[in-house]
Amino acid sequence: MSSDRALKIGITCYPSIGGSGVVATTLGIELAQRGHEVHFISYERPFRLAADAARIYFHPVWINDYGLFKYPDYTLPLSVKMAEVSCKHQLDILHVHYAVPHATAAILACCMLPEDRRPRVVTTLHGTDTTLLGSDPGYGPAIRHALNQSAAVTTVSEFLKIETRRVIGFDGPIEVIHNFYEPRSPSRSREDTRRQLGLGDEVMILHVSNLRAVKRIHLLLETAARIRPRESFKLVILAGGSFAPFESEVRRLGLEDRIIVLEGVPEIEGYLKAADLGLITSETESFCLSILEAMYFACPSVATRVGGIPEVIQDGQTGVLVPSADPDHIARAVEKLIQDPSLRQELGRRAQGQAKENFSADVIVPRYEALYRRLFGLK
Ligand code: GMT
Repeated sequence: MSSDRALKIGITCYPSIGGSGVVATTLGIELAQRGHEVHFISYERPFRLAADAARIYFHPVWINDYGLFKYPDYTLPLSVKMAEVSCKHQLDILHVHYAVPHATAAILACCMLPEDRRPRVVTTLHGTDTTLLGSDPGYGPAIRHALNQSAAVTTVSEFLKIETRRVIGFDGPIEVIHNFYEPRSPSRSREDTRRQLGLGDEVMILHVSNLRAVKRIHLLLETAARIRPRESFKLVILAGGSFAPFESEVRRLGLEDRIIVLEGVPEIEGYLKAADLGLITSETESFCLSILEAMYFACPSVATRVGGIPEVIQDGQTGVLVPSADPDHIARAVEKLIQDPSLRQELGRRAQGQAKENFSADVIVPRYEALYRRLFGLK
């Protein structure tokens, strides 16, 4: 293989709203723009993948509904499809995002293929595949096996690399390749979005997440309830999941007029542009893509100092890290930024600079390309 030949790369990820799917989809789009042939293999077309992109193909995995199974199985049909696509399109690389079940399915797919048709499997760990499932006795040994069999393993932060060693006991090489983000141009102006949200002079605080337990939405709401003066802000929540379980909490805290919830928003860029401040109260995060997304729009975040977040935010420089899960402490940090627009703007300006310098496609995608080529002994 010549060192500059385009590669044929299979990508498997979760196709719905979620950080690992966003990163994997954007990576595929960027790789195709750089001349590689990219084959997405999943149960649904990734939601950010345009139907007409050049050099990008989508291979759906059909999931059966056989009555004899109490629980439908995805891993086996996925592995069969991976083997089929690898063989037919002579894939060089099968890059799987999130270990369960993607890495195990990829290893099984390779076992089904003759040796000269096997793609090199690259596994990227994103977060709870290590921190939650890695410590589950029902998953941990299968994840460790898949990592041992992968040609390369990457994590999205130094934190996650350390956790993968500690939790899964994997001692092979791990390359840290941070997440990246490529903003699409918002279709609406900042003013239009703020008008649509009914915002006046209030500071717009933005929270974007899938609302899972690890995001500590109760702490987010408790924090919002303690921000003074209460008329100084509105908290806009872009929810990648149902907000219904939290509605009674909003009423209990008397936050009905302070919170706007939008579920399943496909284009977040308009809101990122309209926002003044991000707020993340997670229990853990391997990276937290939504902080990076906000940074690109010069919007600094207040976040709990957990997991890999300190690799994304430089405390006091590009955002604010709060070392405790005390809602009063977090609210005080938010109030400071509400009251000081010039500090907010300065943090936002630096955050945007850092995002472009360290976490852009131009910086990160070549690192994946270099990794792929190294697996073939190429520079
Ligand atoms: O691991 C998860 O909970 C899901 C995953 C996802 O698909 O959104 O989130 C993880 O991967 C993101 C992309 O790499 C990271 O930005 C998130 O921090 C990470 N979540 C956790 O570590 C809890």
